[in-house]
Amino acid sequence: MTDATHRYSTVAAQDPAAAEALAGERRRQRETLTLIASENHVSEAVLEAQSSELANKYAEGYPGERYYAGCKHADTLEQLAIDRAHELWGADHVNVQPHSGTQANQAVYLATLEPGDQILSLELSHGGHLSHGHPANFTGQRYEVEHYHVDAETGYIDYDELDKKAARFDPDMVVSGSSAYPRYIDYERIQAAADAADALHLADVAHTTGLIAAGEHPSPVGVADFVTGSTQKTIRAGRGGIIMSREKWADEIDTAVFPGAQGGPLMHNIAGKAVGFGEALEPAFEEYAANVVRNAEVLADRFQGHGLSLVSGGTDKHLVLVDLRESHPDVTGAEAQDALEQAGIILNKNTVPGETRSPFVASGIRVGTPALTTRGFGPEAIETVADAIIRVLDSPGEEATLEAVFEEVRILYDQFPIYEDQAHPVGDDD
Ligand code: DSN
Repeated sequence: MTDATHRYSTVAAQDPAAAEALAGERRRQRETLTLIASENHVSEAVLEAQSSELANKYAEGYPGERYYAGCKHADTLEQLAIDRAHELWGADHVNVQPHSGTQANQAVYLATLEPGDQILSLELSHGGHLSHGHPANFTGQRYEVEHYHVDAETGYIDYDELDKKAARFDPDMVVSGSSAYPRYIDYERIQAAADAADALHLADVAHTTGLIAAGEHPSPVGVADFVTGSTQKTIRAGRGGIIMSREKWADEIDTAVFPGAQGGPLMHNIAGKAVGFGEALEPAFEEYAANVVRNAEVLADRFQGHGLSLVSGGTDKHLVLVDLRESHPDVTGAEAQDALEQAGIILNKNTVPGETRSPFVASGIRVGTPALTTRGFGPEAIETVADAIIRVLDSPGEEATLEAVFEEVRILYDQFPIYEDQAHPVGDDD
């Protein structure tokens, strides 16, 4: 029996075209190495919850106060997700309904800011995020935005610049958090700058939710007014968002999420969050998170040993940001991404501080360890992956190199299957 018929037999019988793509993606994930820092592999239990009959249910409102009938089990699942989130992160108030991290941020802005209000945040090319005020995002169009940066020499956030900008720009909201910043964030320092400017502080921990829950990264909970995150990254609870806040903001946040920014919550994803948060409360999750960081350190050491330049010179968390301009001036991030994909290694091009190329081309690559760590990769296997990446960067246009690297990737993906029923090579189903 092929993997496709095993997993998607009902779809295959009814809709071969859709089944082929579903099976193809399942196989692609198994037969490549995912190093996209924002991706992970959820457990079979989370997948099952996400594909449950909760996909059929409308449940506008909150547990115990829904607008529709028939919400008994939706209530149970949402309350489980909330209670477990309280246990994981210790926030006063939790809302698990945002469809994504960006929707979580949208709800916080909606709850607290008026159009034209001022946001101070980390610039995107210095590690920030679109929803922190980029001109292409609603935040850049609706609010006045000023950015702080990383220091050109050290690659660490320039907190002195942040202090000065907070004093001069008089923001209503200071946003901390990042999508491509490899170092700890000093939330107390940013809170002090926000306090001095009489501004609110939103800490977007999308990438580090799991590391924070496991004590591998400082927590902004209890420091910042609002903490937002996505649930599919290091916390491994399937796609979605979450908002945590001080109790005094509870009603504003809940109203901003629904009916302010969203309609019916995606109850199947909330079921996934409940199950994934439950897994993260198990002792094994702490070990997983520690291994994610250790593997990123191994990657960083190996890269630097081969002369690659890393923004900030290393990492404190789950990702490294390679600036290719010094070591490989003729290889763009886009070329590196494409060549690596041909060799079975999936990561993303990334802009780097001081970027001169377009974001579609970029001068860096972002390399993250959450997904490979879920597959069981340890330091030795990670060193093999680092060496493979370097070989591709050295010869991105050389077919023979890409094929040789893919042979090494094949050994690794067979050694570390994602799901139990993929432990043996699957049939030719795509
Ligand atoms: N797209 C996500 C990332 O890759 O970091 C953030 O939203």
